[in-house]
Amino acid sequence: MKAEAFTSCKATQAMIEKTSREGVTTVFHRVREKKTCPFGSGGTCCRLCYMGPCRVKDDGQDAGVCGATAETIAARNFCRMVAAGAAAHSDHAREVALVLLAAARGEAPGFEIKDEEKLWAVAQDLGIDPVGKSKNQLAEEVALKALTEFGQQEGELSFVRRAPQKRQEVWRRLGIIPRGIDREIVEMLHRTHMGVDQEYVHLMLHGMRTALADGWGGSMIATELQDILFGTPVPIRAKVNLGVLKPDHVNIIVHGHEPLLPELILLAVRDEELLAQARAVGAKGINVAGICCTANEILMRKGVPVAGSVLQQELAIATGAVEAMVVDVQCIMQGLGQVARCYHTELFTTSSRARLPGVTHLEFDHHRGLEVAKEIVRRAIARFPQRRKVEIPVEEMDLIAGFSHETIKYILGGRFRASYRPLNDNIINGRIRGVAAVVGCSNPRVRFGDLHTTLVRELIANDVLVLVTGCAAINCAKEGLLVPEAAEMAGSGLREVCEAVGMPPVLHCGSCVDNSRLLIAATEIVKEGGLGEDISEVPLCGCAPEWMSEKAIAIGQYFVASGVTVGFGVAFPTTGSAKLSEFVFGGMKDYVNAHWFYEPDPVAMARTIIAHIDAKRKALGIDV
Ligand code: NFS
Ligand code: SF4
Repeated sequence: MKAEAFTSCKATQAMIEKTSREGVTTVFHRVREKKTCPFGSGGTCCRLCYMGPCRVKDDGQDAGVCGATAETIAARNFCRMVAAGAAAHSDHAREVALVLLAAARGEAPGFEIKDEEKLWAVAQDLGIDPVGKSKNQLAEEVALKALTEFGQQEGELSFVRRAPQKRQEVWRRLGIIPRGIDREIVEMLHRTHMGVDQEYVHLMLHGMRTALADGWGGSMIATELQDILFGTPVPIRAKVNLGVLKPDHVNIIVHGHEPLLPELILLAVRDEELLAQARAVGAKGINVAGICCTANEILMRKGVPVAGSVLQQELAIATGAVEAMVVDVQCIMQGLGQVARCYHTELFTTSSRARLPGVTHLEFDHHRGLEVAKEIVRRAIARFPQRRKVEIPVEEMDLIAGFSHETIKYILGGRFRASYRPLNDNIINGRIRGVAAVVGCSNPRVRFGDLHTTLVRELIANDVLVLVTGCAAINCAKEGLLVPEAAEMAGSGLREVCEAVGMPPVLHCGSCVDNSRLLIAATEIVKEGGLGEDISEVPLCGCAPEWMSEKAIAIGQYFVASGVTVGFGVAFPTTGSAKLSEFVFGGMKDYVNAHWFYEPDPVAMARTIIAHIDAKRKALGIDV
């Protein structure tokens, strides 16, 4: 098997080859065996009832047994993806809110309120008066209010009021302001049940409302409450790629999405008694590294090294140097269990919501989280002497992360007059042509990581400031795009700005729930003035060239509904219906002033993004 065909990442290639040699099956081996189905891929396979399943041709004649047409089926499927993605982000947020509540009440040892400034700001945005309240009293009120946002039946989600006025009016006119997070998701599932909502535009409008309940609801709550608990990120240096695993240390990988248990594991590995135990088995120390968005969370706040992105999870174990891998929810491949059994790694599922067959389950309960963390570390140490077949790739790269929207304000505006003014001015004077968000997953059906880096190199060379999150951020980091020196690859205008403040041309803004930070950053740009009155007027574009998850669709949909045009690569789940595709790729503009586009080629995607940015500049009269 030719590992180079999958990616140019040398560490990944080496581990694909190692697993092939050792007869271990990974995502890269399985993807070759699985052909995609054109009906499923284009969105026109319906299995919502058992008069079917029905695979429907888009010829104006064909329909499912119930009479459902291609566009109805594709819209229902698309909207269900939005609902599932929104549910994932929001259920993560719910867990964080429950931990914040317990921490405020002193019932979650190891957790405390770290960022009081953020606590005050969030309290005010939730309509709570912080004055005269103790830290814990206020945190309790914030947690309780956040929890009501899930079950609320009427009215509007609180954070919607953070959006630019003009955008709120767009949503109100369309009747798509989310009432309650759970309500919109449940209604989306109801509407897409057999025989309910069968008008595709009507479905897609509720799809937008559900997505907004994620972006300005669930995801935003997750980000904000995590900042309160663990601190708002500031720029921090760290390392990335499989080379961060240490040959002479006990290696523990934290993988998944919730930073709750990982934060406690970071506490536990500083425990003197456990360190002594590690030394007693011949290790020099204990090394913690992350995968996926858990990695991004603890990287942003603690500078913990990142072992890799989603497609490297099995490969990390295949190094033979990982004593324990701890997973919680989302993007965890079932294949991990099989790979772990081929090495000495103990794999732990830790969320009450997720188990893998044949895998140790040690449940994270925030009332006794620190004990669970210590137990995991202890068991990892016990595995250290069982290592065999160790081969750690040498590749590792420096990066800077930690660009919360607050940080962007400071770094560009200066500590004494933190504001978005300098960023806006640099966009207006043309040094920065515009801003692109490059986010989302990796997908073994395309060259892993290469689409992200090809696209990003093209964008910065054309003076587009790039904001990255999720696995896209990890992949760009691995190629050295997240260090100040990368400014050398930027166009002269962007380079000048980056060099003046010492920042990279590609800013790591966090995990996938942290895409909510980008909504706030876009809003701050609008509020600063000079670049229009709505997010849709700013020279801004979003994309996920290697996407795969339903969460990515939810994110894309909330960006579009918020006025940001978004491009996806790989394949697009509406292409089986011409009508629905016309709507998402064009018609949506009439509703929200933004739309989706599909472009599998990264260079062509960069051109589309730049053209989009230029059109926005022209409309603002800042065409230079
Ligand atoms: Ni986002 Fe982050 Fe990665 Fe995709 Fe999965 S880890 S939540 S879904 S694969 S970017
Ligand atoms: Fe077929 Fe209609 Fe049932 Fe879908 S809902 S499976 S199109 S009969």
